[in-house]
Amino acid sequence: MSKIKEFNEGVPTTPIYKLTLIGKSGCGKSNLIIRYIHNKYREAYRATIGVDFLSKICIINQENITLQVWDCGQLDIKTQLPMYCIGTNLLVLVYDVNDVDSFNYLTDVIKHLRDTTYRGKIALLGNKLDRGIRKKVQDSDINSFCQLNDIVFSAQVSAKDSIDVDTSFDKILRLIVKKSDRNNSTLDKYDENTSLLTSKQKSRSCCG
Ligand SMILES: Nc1nc2c(ncn2[C@@H]2O[C@H](COP(=O)(O)OP(=O)(O)OP(=O)(O)O)[C@@H](O)[C@H]2O)c(=O)[nH]1
Ligand SMILES: [Mg+2]
Repeated sequence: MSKIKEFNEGVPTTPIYKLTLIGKSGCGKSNLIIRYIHNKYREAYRATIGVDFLSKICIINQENITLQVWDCGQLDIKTQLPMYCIGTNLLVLVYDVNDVDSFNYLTDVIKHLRDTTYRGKIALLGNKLDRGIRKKVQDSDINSFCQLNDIVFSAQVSAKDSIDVDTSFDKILRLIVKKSDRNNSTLDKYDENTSLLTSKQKSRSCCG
């Protein structure tokens, strides 16, 4: 189960981690993050215009963090995407497991980002696994892509059927939330055993 808590004003500042989601139009980026954050699914296609921004307090490694997700719609690879990657802690590249073009598109994306603003960690999520019987992107191509591009995490998921979405994002966050960050945050101003959430806020948590 995902370890997410509702974002509430008034909760003391926690370390902020920025994830940026990039992938071809229609591969399911928005639905993946809607599934992870709200446990919902949007069947009707509504293209993201520009960038959607979502923020939540999460518990990762038993620590509160503020997750910021930048869900990039169709932006120009050369001019716009590099700009939105500035300050990103981890880039999540998304493709549709049934759409080879959506996978190949990521090679262009990585090239331009690596050449410009982004040197950090990259994860890869193949979405729409529920339609996997028609899966077109080959495992061998995925493995080569991961090796070539130093991908730190790769999984195939389904936003629709909620297959491995929570576990994947939790694992991705664990890759960037380091114990040492605690020392640089306002968390160290609080007793380790002091909960930052009121009991009312705790009861709204969708997870343990
Ligand atoms: N079968 C299936 N369809 C999905 C899944 N995820 C998303 N879709 C569908 O694919 C379409 C596009 O989903 P979005 O999440 O809007 O895709 P996006 O990548 O955000 O698209 P842009 O905002 O245009 O970049 C919608 O009709 C979704 O219902 C999935 O896991 N399985
Ligand atoms: Mg979208």
